[in-house]
Amino acid sequence: MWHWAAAASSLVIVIFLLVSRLRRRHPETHYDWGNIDLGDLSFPSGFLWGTATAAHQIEGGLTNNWSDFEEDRGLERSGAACEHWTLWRDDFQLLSDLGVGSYRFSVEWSRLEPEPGSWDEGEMRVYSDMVDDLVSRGIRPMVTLHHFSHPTWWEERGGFADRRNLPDFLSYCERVFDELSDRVEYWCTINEPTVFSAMGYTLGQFPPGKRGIRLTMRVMRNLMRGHAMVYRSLKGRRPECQLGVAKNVTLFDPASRWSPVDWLVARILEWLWNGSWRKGMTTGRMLGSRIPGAKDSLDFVGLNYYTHFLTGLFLPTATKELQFAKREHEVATEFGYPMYAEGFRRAIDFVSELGVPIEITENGVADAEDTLRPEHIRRHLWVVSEAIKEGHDIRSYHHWSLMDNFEWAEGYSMRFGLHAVDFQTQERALRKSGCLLYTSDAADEGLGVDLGGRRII
Ligand code: GCO
Repeated sequence: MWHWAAAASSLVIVIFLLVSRLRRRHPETHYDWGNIDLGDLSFPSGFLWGTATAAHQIEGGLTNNWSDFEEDRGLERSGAACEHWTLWRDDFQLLSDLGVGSYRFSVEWSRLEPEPGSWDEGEMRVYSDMVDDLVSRGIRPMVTLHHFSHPTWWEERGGFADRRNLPDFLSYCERVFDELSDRVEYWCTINEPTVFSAMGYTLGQFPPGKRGIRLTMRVMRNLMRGHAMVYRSLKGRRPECQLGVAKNVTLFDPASRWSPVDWLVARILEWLWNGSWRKGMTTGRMLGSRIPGAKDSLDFVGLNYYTHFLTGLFLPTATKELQFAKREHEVATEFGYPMYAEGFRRAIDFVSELGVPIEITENGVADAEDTLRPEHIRRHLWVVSEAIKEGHDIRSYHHWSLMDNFEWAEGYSMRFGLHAVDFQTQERALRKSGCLLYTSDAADEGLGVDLGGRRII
């Protein structure tokens, strides 16, 4: 009997030592924000301020994998969205009014190739006109080639779940690149590959609404294969162009920092969501497979940062069941997950290991009443400024988003815009905290910090 007691005691000691080691190696930083001067900001000359959007979320009138899924699942329809496809010139004036120097947007494959091999030159010309307009305004265009949406015919072939479909994706990317790369230098091949695969193939909340870990891992590998193919081809076509991936880095922290189970779930999700992707980019091997061309296939890394998830034994099987938890002192955003600006620095440190420049391609908060956004922007910009001071090569910050838009499975309930949108009238109204870069009026609101002639929140 006593030997069982001895064995149990030994096991407890081993687990305690393991958890103690994890606690030391993976600290969950929290700052005393009340004692930080958020006005103590500095950014290098040439640092670019911008905003980001995505075609399916703003253009309107699209028929693709997402519009099909919205109908199949009875979700709120994206429908007219922000009618950006007709209002884009007015929207680009909003960019100029904000004084941004960079604008990240995606092109919509289903517009350009509604049927296999059938290319719509008229729609392509509109994107070309958009690029010309941005350049004429002195705004750097950054184009995302795949931001969650693609043609119905490609989805019906299996999309990224079948590697035999990757040549379709490659030829689409090459066609767009050949049309725009004389004026567009910066490209994101794929937006948030982990979100796309986890939401579409594990949680089933994005198209095609599947649920399977092995299937998810296959999609993750194919997304990296697709990126690598596109990177190698486009780099060969115009070597001076800069290509990257807009990588969502969500952090996973154990709900209880003494629970071995919570730690186990946190480390597994951290590996699946972040570690396996970075390993693929640095070694060319991901989730047990060799990914040809993936090693060193980034000229920059796009970082999309929002929050951390607190993990426990319960593995969420659907967003609706995903109960966003927070630390007692943390403030929840309207999306449900907490504002956790400290995690931004952890995410920056993580992608810095790739050894390439960082472009912040998304950061923002769902906040219809604009009550949390000023503090959210101040804290996150302070974190970026501190990271730059400590040597991180961060080139830009793109706030998500220019205006309220279609928030995927959440429809229009989440308001991320620097501009509020009345979807009945399509009126855009600059939110008080939306004066990310401004020259005058927001100063009257007591917001903002003067950065040598340019004022930011
Ligand atoms: C994503 C996408 C954006 C979202 C934004 C707010 O992360 O899902 O890149 O399309 O709208 O992040 O959730």
